[in-house]
Amino acid sequence: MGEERKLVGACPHDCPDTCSMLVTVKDGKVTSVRGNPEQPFTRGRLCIKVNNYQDRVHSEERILYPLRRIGPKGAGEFEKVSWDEALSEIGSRWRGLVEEFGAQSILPYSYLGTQGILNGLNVGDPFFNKLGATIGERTFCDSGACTAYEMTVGHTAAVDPESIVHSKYIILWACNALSTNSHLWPFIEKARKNGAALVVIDPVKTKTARLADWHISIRPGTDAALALSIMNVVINEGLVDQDYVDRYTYGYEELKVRAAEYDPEKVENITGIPADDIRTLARAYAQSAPAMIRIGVAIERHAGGGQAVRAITSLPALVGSWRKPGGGLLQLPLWAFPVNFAKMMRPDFIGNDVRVLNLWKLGQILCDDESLAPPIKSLFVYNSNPVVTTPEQDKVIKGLQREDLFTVVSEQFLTDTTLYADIVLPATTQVEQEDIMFSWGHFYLSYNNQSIAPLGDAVSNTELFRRLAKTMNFDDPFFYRSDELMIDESMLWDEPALEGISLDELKLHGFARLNLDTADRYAPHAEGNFPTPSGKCEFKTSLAESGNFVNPLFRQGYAGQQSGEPVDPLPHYIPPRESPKTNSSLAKDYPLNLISPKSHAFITSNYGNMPYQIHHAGEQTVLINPEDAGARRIESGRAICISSRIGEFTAVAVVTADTMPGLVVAPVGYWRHTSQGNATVQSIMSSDYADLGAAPTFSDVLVEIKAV
Ligand SMILES: Nc1nc2c(c(=O)[nH]1)N[C@H]1C(S)=C(S)[C@@H](COP(=O)(O)OP(=O)(O)OC[C@H]3O[C@@H](n4cnc5c(=O)[nH]c(N)nc54)[C@H](O)[C@@H]3O)O[C@H]1N2
Ligand SMILES: Nc1nc2c(c(=O)[nH]1)N[C@H]1C(S)=C(S)[C@@H](COP(=O)(O)OP(=O)(O)OC[C@H]3O[C@@H](n4cnc5c(=O)[nH]c(N)nc54)[C@H](O)[C@@H]3O)O[C@H]1N2
Ligand code: SF4
Ligand SMILES: [Mo]
Repeated sequence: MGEERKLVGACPHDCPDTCSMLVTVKDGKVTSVRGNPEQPFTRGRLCIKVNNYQDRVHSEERILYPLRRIGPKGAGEFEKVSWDEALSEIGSRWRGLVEEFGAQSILPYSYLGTQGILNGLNVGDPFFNKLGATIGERTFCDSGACTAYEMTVGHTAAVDPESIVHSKYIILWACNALSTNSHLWPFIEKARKNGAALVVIDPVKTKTARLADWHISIRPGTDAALALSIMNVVINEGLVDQDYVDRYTYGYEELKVRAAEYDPEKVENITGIPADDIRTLARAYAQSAPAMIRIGVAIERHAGGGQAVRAITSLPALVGSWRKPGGGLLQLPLWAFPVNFAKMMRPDFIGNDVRVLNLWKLGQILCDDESLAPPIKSLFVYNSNPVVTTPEQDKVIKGLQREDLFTVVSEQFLTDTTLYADIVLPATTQVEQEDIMFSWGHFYLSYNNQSIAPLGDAVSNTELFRRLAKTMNFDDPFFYRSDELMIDESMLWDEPALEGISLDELKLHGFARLNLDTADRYAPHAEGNFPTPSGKCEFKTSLAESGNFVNPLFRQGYAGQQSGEPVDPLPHYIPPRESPKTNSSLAKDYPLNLISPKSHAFITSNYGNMPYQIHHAGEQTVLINPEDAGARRIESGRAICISSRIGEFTAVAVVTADTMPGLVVAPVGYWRHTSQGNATVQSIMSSDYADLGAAPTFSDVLVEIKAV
């Protein structure tokens, strides 16, 4: 028997917490994964998704060898092949397509299966940029919000999440922190011990809402009206921090006029929140300094989600809460990490006239869009599971069934997407690969050791793209850099934020705090200093002309061709596109609103196939209020069909007053081929964008429900 070893790692998932973990290895196998108690933010605890990661790593369902399809698309019938065979088939198919249709007939599809700087978001960008493939625009997450920040405070504005302990008033606005950012919770609790009040603004009585001092239940998609009404009260009652506004903001006079349109009585009618509650909230927020708003990604998934973020982001400057640690707005502190993104993406490899296609439209791209010249003839999926995370599921499936489409998927498991692949390539898990990680929920840079050798013939994404480069005969040595060299080049080590951090130390401890002021002192916007054109918080944005800005990070580094009409330069309320109040004709057939948040036990669709997590999550469920259930004779446990103008799926009803009358809650993450009716919530979703940043509208959907 070999000796037991403990190595330090980091959780790979697309989660703000990026936990530091300790991996125990014996005889080449991972025997346990635990939180690293030394990391000050994640403090030795892993969540329900990851605390049995060894079972994911050593699952019998892992794909460990390249596979070639032998049955019909979708049937999941494959034969084992060697890497050489798989690569030579990919090479010859792609060379043929490039010759016949041009390289733009190839479309990469990827996101954040892992968040590692090496193996994550940008790992394939240099390859596809060089190949000249179509650019896949990945506005999957926070693109609408990033656009709104860009227009208001600059997207790199940040506060230290740990500084929330100094807050006196904390608003979790569309954020189910106990499920989606659970390591922030102890910091919130500490602030509460010191007298802070916790308010949760959410249409659902979530785990998090239940533990708050005040849960404000709001109609979905109406948050902009609430934020503007808070401004209305703050301005009318003389609670503005006039000194801060005079020095560090732009457009206050115009904002005043705009906010005057949103008196609490009118907004009660929009949001369902009593006018007096809006007044109480506005007063407490303005008078309990420092106040912190932690905004969830969920807010952007509505027709007017971008402007809602604009309105909310304007609040801290109005009351001067950026002045002190513990105040301001907590979004993605990811930009504090000096990642060498240009080196990771190589936008300089992008040729002239390369088109950009938004990946939310995958179904249409593969099925309907006859204007595409050339059409998409090959799809390469890695770090993503589009069948269950992209809208218009039926259309996506129909597209994936096209006999003339050559689909390659790099995966750890036979996901719903992988079932349609012509070639499947086996991918390593985090313990089988080395990586360096930023975080979007704290200021610690993390390092992940490779703890065990890759299982079977699985390869890391970095190795995958080295092999593809060789297959396509790329001669630039850039494509053949070792992981070690890539880690060296992944960060801008000379930036002040990395001063004093050595790679050797980082490798030893697994984490290092960025060289920024400590949480009790970090207040970068105490005196404005916003990364906007005016250097101020722009209530009235000077970027209105550029409309729907999409961060080049989400487009393989491509910064040109920004789409979109100019937008109203002042924050405003755009009603939901689909709600009984705003779309009565659609509501005749589909009278219920649906929102689709995250699952507690899955991380988007990861773990939707793992017994321990399924045991916790149960079958695909939807929450429905007793009033709506009663009217349809539906009881808890009953199978129900949820239909929209786009499609339908089956789920088990959970009848509960946690959701308000008229609102159905359908979490994302369940797998299609293991769900009743062979469909998930994605089948009822349209691919319509929200107002900013080509964000999705997963929570702006009208549905009807009936028992099956
Ligand atoms: N357990 C778990 N954790 C995760 C993930 C996961 O899948 N599972 N995913 C990770 C990823 S990729 C992301 S982007 C983040 C997302 O993190 P969050 O944004 O916190 O996630 P959601 O669960 O989508 O939404 C949070 C809350 O917003 C509420 N909500 C929906 N619509 C509205 C609205 O119009 N107004 C208001 N005020 N509230 C609304 C929902 O009811 C929900 O409780 O979580 C990350 N962490
Ligand atoms: N209805 C609804 N839809 C949503 C959302 C919602 O809230 N509601 N949220 C949206 C959001 S916020 C997000 S971020 C997206 C997420 O969309 P996706 O990124 O497509 O979702 P994941 O389920 O995380 O899929 C990642 C896949 O990558 C694989 N993977 C993990 N590690 C590796 C690796 O190292 N190499 C390779 N090759 N593969 C790996 C995993 O096995 C997994 O199948 O979904 C969006 N879709
Ligand atoms: S998913 Fe998030 S909370 Fe869970 S272990 Fe990973 S980083 Fe930590
Ligand atoms: Mo996300």
